[in-house]
Amino acid sequence: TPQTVIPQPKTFGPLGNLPLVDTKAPVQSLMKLSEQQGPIFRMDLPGRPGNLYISGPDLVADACDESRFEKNVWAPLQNVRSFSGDGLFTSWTEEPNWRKAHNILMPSFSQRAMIGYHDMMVDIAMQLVQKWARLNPDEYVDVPEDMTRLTLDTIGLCGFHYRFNSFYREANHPFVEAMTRSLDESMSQLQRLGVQNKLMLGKKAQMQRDIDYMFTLVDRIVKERRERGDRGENDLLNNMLGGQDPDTGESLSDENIRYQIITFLIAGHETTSGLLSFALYFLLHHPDKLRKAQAEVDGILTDAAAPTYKQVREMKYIRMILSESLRLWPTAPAFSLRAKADTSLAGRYPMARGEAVNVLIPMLHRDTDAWGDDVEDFRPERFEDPSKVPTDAYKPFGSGQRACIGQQFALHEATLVLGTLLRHFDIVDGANYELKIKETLTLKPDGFTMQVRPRAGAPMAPSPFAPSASAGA
Ligand code: HEM
Ligand code: LEH
Repeated sequence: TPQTVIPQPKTFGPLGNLPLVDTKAPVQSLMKLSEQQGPIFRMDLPGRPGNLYISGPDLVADACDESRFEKNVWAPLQNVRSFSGDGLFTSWTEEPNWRKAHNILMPSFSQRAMIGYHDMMVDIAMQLVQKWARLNPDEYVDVPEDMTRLTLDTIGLCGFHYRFNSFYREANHPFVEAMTRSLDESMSQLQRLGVQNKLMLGKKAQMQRDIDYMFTLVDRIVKERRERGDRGENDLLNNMLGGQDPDTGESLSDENIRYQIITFLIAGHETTSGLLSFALYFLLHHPDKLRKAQAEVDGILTDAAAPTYKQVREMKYIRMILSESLRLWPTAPAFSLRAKADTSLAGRYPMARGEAVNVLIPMLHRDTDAWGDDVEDFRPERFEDPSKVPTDAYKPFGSGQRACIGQQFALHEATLVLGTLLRHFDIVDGANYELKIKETLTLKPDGFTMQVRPRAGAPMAPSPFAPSASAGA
């Protein structure tokens, strides 16, 4: 069989390729390296030799063959495991709790299940609309901050009937502070040497305090629900507490429920808020697409009532905008797969059992053979005809049985919110914002602010205290 050498950029002695990586922006560094090195390249990092990054559709398609490859809980996820344990996102497929939780929780994330979450999503979306409607014309919206308030409050309410009430706070909820610091520290550890990590006792102690805080809050939510019993809430927590694995008849342990809740709080708020922020950024820079989107929502949301489930499903162009935003800036930018047995990748690269490849999704999504020469252009119309989407070159939600369980949740929420915002507001690039991407575990536009103007003729959601038109006076 033909073999091909795998390129590797220049090395720096014992540091290997580490100096080529911007510590604050590792994914963007890897994207630049991928432009120079091609669809597969090797990175040696201190204590972690031989990392392979791939972004060619043929290589990614082959690595997504589940008969030969499986999800790899790679270094970035290993570090997160200190607070998400064997929760769905950070467990190995062979750990018993992965399949158990997968079986129990799949129905709660089906498209049909979104009908049950819809009104709670609307509750939070309306808090954002009300906040923006009350701004003075000269004030700015910090987009990622408000989107984080929104997505955290949404998963809190739909997941656990817990209200973070982020729109009533200037600073982050302490849970968000603890979680953000822990995620930051998990990512920073990747780029320190082993000895450095051992010496940073302050960081280690802070992380332990943050983990203790997160566990305490989550355990309190579970305890309160157990004590007062199920009142028929249609939320994730009831499904976790009551659900049984059809394979084994077992239910989830308290420890595992704690890990799942933390997993959903991280997953539910980081990625979807980034998606909404990027989508607004792109619309600000593409007035023609913005007009098309507003024409769509004006045709669907024709009365003052909050959007219905069915109306959200009708917002096809809004969905296309979200798909195209996730193509250019997939907010969960990488996942990793390892060989289940000795094999060869795409018939060209020998892989030993256990050897891994990391998929660099933003570069996969910029493959010109798959997408055409205009890959850098924001063009939602690429997603008009689903049969023309090159699925091997589009993996924002991962692949196979370990793909994102929250995909329908994220897209229903994001479509509802983007559609509702565009119905009520015009958006203005008052600050001349230049895109700068902040990396945590996920990607977000850093410091993105804009202005909003209530649209003439928009049927503003009534304030609960305003006399309604029908009440008569
Ligand atoms: C897994 C992306 C929203 C929960 C994944 C994976 C990706 C991803 C790429 C696969 C990771 C891997 O292979 O290592 C996204 C994006 C989102 C999003 C781009 C939003 C735009 C959500 C939401 C939730 C969620 C809202 C929960 C409410 C999960 C879970 C897994 C997962 C639990 C692990 C599933 C398993 O392995 O069984 N997500 N996600 N995600 N996601 Fe998401
Ligand atoms: O590639 C990355 N780091 C490098 C290190 C660097 C020095 C080269 C590496 O090899 O470790 C950083 C990549 C981080 C990507 C993690 C993406 C996972 C995002 C998912 C988050 C939330 N979520 C969970 C479920 N649904 C959404």
